Amino acid sequence: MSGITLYGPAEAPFTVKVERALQLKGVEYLLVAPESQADYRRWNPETGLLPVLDRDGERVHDSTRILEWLDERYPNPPLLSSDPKLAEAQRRLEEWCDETFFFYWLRWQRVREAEESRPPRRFGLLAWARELAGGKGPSRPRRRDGLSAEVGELVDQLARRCDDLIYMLAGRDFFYGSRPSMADLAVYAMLDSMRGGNYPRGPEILAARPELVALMDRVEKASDDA
Ligand SMILES: N[C@@H](CCC(=O)N[C@@H](CS)C(=O)NCC(=O)O)C(=O)O
Repeated sequence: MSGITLYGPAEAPFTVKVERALQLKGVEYLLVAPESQADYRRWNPETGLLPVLDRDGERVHDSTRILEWLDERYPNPPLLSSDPKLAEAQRRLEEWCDETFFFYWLRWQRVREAEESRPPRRFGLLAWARELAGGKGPSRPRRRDGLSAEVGELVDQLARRCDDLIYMLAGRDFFYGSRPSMADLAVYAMLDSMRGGNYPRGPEILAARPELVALMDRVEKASDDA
């Protein structure tokens, strides 16, 4: 046994990213999920954020740092290209992916809360006339696809970021290389979260982009077979 315990919420992309790295490297580990908010602070007194990896009492937090730590101790297969320029591109993409999709996820939480706190839409001519008389347009106008302006904007931006990923993949099997790197693991984890319904229209956006579905399959195959 490696003596590794990974503390983190099972479905969170940052945890999924680290789990796939461990699987890719064939390192055994035990996943322990938090049961309360207190667990976050207890397992990571420094920032209160998970995941945290523990190996025989040595603790590392932050998924990116954990991947680097793993790459030093379990170098095969490496999570970065041996070409420094490509490795830098992979690092930058990993960071970009984490920050960008996490930002959209936070925005989605805010939009969802705001939508839920609004009064339900009133229907009928009288309601329409009242709203106009009050100087306001009808509440919550919908786009053709049935989404509100805010959610629609978010969905459009998510779709564009997915197109950016396809552009960066440029027809290769993995980002900037022929085997999975930390960039692929970060992208995989965020797409997995989209597929799991954690982003508005996430499953549909993904299903419309077979290049990304195929990338996910390759990452799964590489890590499941390791
Ligand atoms: N940059 C960190 C982000 C970790 C993070 O945001 N973790 C979330 C779970 S997905 C968390 O612990 N949230 C608890 C909180 O915000 O209190 C990483 O890559 O590990």
